[in-house]
Amino acid sequence: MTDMRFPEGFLWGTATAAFQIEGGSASRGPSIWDTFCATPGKVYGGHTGDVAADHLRLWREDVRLMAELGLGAYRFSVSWPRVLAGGIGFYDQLVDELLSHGITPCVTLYHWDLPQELEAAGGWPDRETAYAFASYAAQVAEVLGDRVELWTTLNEPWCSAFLGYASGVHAPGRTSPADSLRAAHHLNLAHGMAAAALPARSRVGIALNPSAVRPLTPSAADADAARRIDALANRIFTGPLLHGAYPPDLLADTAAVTDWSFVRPGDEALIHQPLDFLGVNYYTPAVVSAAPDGNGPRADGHGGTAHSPWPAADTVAFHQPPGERTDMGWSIDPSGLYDLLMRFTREAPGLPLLVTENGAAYAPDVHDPLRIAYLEAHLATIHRALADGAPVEGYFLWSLLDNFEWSYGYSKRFGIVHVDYETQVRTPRSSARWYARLAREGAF
Ligand code: IFM
Repeated sequence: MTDMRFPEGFLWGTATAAFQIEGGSASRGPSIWDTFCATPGKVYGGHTGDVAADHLRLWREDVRLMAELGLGAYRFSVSWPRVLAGGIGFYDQLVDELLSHGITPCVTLYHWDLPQELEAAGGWPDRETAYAFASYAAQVAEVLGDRVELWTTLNEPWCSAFLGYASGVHAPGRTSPADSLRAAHHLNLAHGMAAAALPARSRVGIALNPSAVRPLTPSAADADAARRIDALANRIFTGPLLHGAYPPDLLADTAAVTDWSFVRPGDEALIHQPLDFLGVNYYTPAVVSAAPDGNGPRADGHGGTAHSPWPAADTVAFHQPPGERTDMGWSIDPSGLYDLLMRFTREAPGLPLLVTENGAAYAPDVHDPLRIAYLEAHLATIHRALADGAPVEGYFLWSLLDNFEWSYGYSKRFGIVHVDYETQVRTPRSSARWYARLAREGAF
């Protein structure tokens, strides 16, 4: 045991998402991910979310497992298509079950599974989707709001906007830079409207996947490449969320793609709702340089594609840092998490922070020392950020269970609990035992 002691009351949880674990696709309408999975060549092995980790059937067992591991919190997402199909009762029961085991629920309203009918009507590039999301949020709050205190509106809106509508490696697989920027704005708007619709007793946040962007060299050109990616990855969200305005350099950089006329008067103020915490999802940093020929490599960790997820940034190249990587090919560098936590501590003084996702994919083995090493390194960095004044209140490990890893299907395993997809038997890995001990003792 070292002196890595975390504050009293620090939340120790895990995170999952509906489409990635639930299965039960017959009892809800289709989402954009069902359609994407059914499109040949989009998802590894033609895998689907039809059964996933069968959590819709095995949820009581999964909650019992969390309780046995002594985990104090659980972040899960509500499936919008399931709610539209009248299935909100599932989440109602899940919340009761969690509370009966003393586990704090943290509800994510949107983790990428847009109802297909809303995509058919225009999807996130269409303003109407934000209004639809606000009424869905109010509907969920009406049922769960008396017991759920912690809410994240959206999970990683960068992925929804740019992987979904620019590079097309995520559902719905569109490849329009202009639409991706419209989508980003309407996701921001959806956050603001939903936050305003949640009960006053709620603690409301958003889970971003901010990028720890680093210039490859100290040159002015590389610094400018980093600034450009910082605008597209981070400030496009934190600008309106934390400061009530889009950053002028973002608008200038993307002027050839869009005139931003879809931002209506009052929108930025609406997005700028009081936040009770900021959720930070972190896996790996990004290293960038200028690519003056406009044709830089795109080793940005977001899937190979002919289309870039970065609108108007084809003069930026992404580089794979040296050193160890996880099974996703993502380089392991916890200092990016430290930098982000300290950045938000400076940028939004007093705003509590939650690490809403962090974890690693490794081989299926139940003995997983590499995952433990990854977790230890990242938790040590959080400990350092706490010591340096970052108001971090909790940690949600991604993920409780092996699950559907989007375009990688079931080929990547992030769980601290192994899932045998043939039998649906759950087996806690060594990392689950390690994490259970940390949750129990508050130190490692
Ligand atoms: O599995 C995803 C999750 O859905 C969103 N954040 C990153 C995880 C690992 O890629």
